[in-house]
This record gives sequence, structure tokens and C-alpha cells, in this order.
Amino acid sequence: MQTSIIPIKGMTCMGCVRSIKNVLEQIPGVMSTEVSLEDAQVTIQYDAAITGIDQFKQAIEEAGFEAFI
Ligand code: 9UX
Repeated sequence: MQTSIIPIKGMTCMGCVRSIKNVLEQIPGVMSTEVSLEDAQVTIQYDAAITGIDQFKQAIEEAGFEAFI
């Protein structure tokens, strides 16, 4: 298991937080996420053999936010 922290731009309310959490937790290999509105970032725990930050970035951007990796 691996943990990555990805800064995110564009979150303005708890609805945004929920959206990001939902899209990330649908990705196979993602075990848990913690999205912080205050810190503008997400912490993701995942199986690095199955998924990774490129996929996380894509999912975050498809949801309408900007991910900095
Ligand atoms: Mo809140 Mo975020 O009403 O896109 S869900 S701003």
C-alpha cells in the first residue's frame, strides 16, 4: 500500500470534497481517501500495483478540478 498527497485547485465547498472523494474511491485499487477543503489537497491510500497518480489526476480533472502532480 502506498500513500500520496495531491494538491487540488478549485474546491470551494463540502460538495466539491464529496465529488472528489466519490470519483477517486471508484477507481480500482484505491483503498481510502481523505479530502481536505482547508488544505486544498487529497491524501490517497492505494495499491500501487493497480493504480497511481496519473489516474488520480485524470479523475480529478474530469470532475472539474485541477490536480497538481
Ligand atoms: Mo459546492 Mo463545488 O455548491 O463544485 S459542490 S461549489
